[in-house]
Amino acid sequence: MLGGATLSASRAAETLTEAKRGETPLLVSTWAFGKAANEAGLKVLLQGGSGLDAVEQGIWVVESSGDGSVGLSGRPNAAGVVQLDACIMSGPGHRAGSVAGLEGIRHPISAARRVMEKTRHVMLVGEGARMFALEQGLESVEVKSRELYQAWQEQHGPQKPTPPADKGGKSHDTIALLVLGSDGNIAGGCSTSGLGGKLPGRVGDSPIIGSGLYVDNDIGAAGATGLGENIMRYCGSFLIVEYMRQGLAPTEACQAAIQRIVKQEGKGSNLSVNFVALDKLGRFGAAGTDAGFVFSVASPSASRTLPNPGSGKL
Ligand code: SD4
Repeated sequence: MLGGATLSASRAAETLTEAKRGETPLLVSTWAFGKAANEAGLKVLLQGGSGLDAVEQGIWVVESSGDGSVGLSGRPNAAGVVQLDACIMSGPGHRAGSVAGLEGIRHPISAARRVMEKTRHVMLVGEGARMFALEQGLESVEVKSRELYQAWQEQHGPQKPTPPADKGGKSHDTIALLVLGSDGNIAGGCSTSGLGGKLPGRVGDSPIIGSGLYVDNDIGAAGATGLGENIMRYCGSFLIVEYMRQGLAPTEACQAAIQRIVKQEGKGSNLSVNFVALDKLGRFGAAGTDAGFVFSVASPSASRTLPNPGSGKL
C-alpha cells in the first residue's frame, strides 16, 4: 500500500507495457513561465543539442526574464539579499550538480551544471559556490550581502527574525524543467530564488536532489514547486519517481505523493506542494495543492500551459 495507491507487480508491468508511448522530445515544466522555457529547450533539441543543453538553456530564459522568483531579479531574503538555489540532473550515468545560497551569479543552473561536469562533487553552497562559478567564468554581478547582513543584524539580532509565514501566496515560484529526449534519455533542472523573506542561509527543496528534482533514466523524472519545507521532508520528487516505478502514471504518482504529505501534515494545512512529472514512455502529468498552479508541456506538435489536475482525493 503506497499513499492510498495499491498496485500489484503484475498490474504495474501491465500499465507500463500497455501505456501508449507519447511523442518525443517532450518537455514539462512548472508554471506558465515554463512555456517559454520549454520552447527554448525544444529548439535546442531540434537543432541537435543534448537534453542537458535543453534543460540549461530553457531555464536560462526564466532566469533572465526578470521574473520575481527565479534568477537575480528574484525575491530577497530577510536581510535583503537574493540567494539562489539550482540543480541539474542527467539520466545517463545518474549524475547531478547543485548550488545553494548562491549570490550574484546570473545563471545558477549553469553553475549547477558545472558542478556536475567539472568537479567530483554534487553540491556547492554559499561563498564557495560563488567562487567556483566566478572561476568558471559565469556571468556575475557585484554582491553587497555583507553590508546588508550587518544592517539587518543590527536591526534584528542574528537569531530572532523568522521569515513571514507562507500561506501559499505569491511569495515564491520555481522553474523545474524535465526533458525526455527522442533517444529515451531524461534530464532535468530546477532554479529559484526560494521563499521570499527566508532567513539568510535558508535552503529549500529546489537544489536538493530527490526533493526539488529527481531523474531516473529507467523510469522518469519529477520536479517540484511550492513551500520547500513541505517538500524536502518527504523527498517529494524521489517519491514520485518511485511511485512511477511501481506503475503509477505521472499524474497519479504526483497525486499519490501529495496524499502521502497530506496524510502527515493534516488536510486543513495550506501546504503549497506542487509537482510535475514525466515517464520514460513519454507520458506527463502534474498535481498541486495550490489552486493557481499550472504547468507547461511542449513536444514538436504542441506547446501548452495546462491547468492543475488537482491533488487527488484530499
Ligand atoms: C523553495 N520550493 O525555496 C522553493 C520555492 C518555490 O514556488 O518553489 N516556489 O521553497
